[in-house]
Amino acid sequence: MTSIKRMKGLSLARPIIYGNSATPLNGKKGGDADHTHRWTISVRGVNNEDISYFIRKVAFKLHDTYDNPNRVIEKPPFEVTETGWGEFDIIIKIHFNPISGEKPLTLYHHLKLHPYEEDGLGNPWPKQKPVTSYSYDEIVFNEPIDSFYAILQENTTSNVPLKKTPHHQFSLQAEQEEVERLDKALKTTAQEIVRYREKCKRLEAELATK
Ligand code: SLL
Repeated sequence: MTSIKRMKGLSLARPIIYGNSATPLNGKKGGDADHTHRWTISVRGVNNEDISYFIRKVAFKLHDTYDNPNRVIEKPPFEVTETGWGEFDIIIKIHFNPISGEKPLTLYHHLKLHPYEEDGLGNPWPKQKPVTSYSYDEIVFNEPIDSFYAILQENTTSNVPLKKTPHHQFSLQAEQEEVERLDKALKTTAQEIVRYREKCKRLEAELATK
C-alpha cells in the first residue's frame, strides 16, 4: 500500500463563484401554472473554467416542495435549472476529487428571485433583466495530500481580475471599494455613537435641573 504524504506547512486556495440567476416567466409556459420564475443555481470557476479537477460532484438540496429535492450533479457545469414560485435556502454540498481525501464542504445560498431594489440608477428594475445573487469564495486546502497537490498545481484556475468589467462582478478593485465603503460606514457609525452619547448626556443634565 502506498503511504499518504501530506504537504506539511503548505496550503493552496482555489476560487469559486456560487449562487443563482432568475428571470420571470411572465405567464410563459414554465413548469406548473403557479410557477413565476426560471432560475439556475451553480458552482463555477471565476471565468467559467472547468473546476472538475478538484470538484468531483455537487449536491444541491432544494426545498421539499420540489420533486427529488436532492439534485446531485456529477459533471460540469455544476448547476441546476428549475422553475418555481418562491425563494428558499439551498444547501450546496461540494464533494472533492476522491484523491484529495478532503471532507465535503457545505455552503448555503438563499435563492433570490426578486430584485427588491432599483437598478442602481434610480430606475425600477427592468422587467426582463435577470436577478442575480452570487458569492465569491476561496476553498483553502491545508497540507494537501501530495498527489492532490500535484493536480492542483497542474491546473491553475484563474483568479479574480484586477479591474471591474461588465462580465466580472468580483475583482480586486471591487473588493477594495467594499473595504473603503465598510471603513466609511464604521467611521460614520462611530461619529453617530459619539453624537448620541452627547445628546443623552445633555438630556440627562436637563432632566436633573427640572
Ligand atoms: C416561501 N419559504 O414560502 C418559502 C418556500 C418554496 C418554493 C418556497 C416549488 C415549485 C414546485 C417552489 O417554488 N417552492 O411546486 O415544484 O416563499
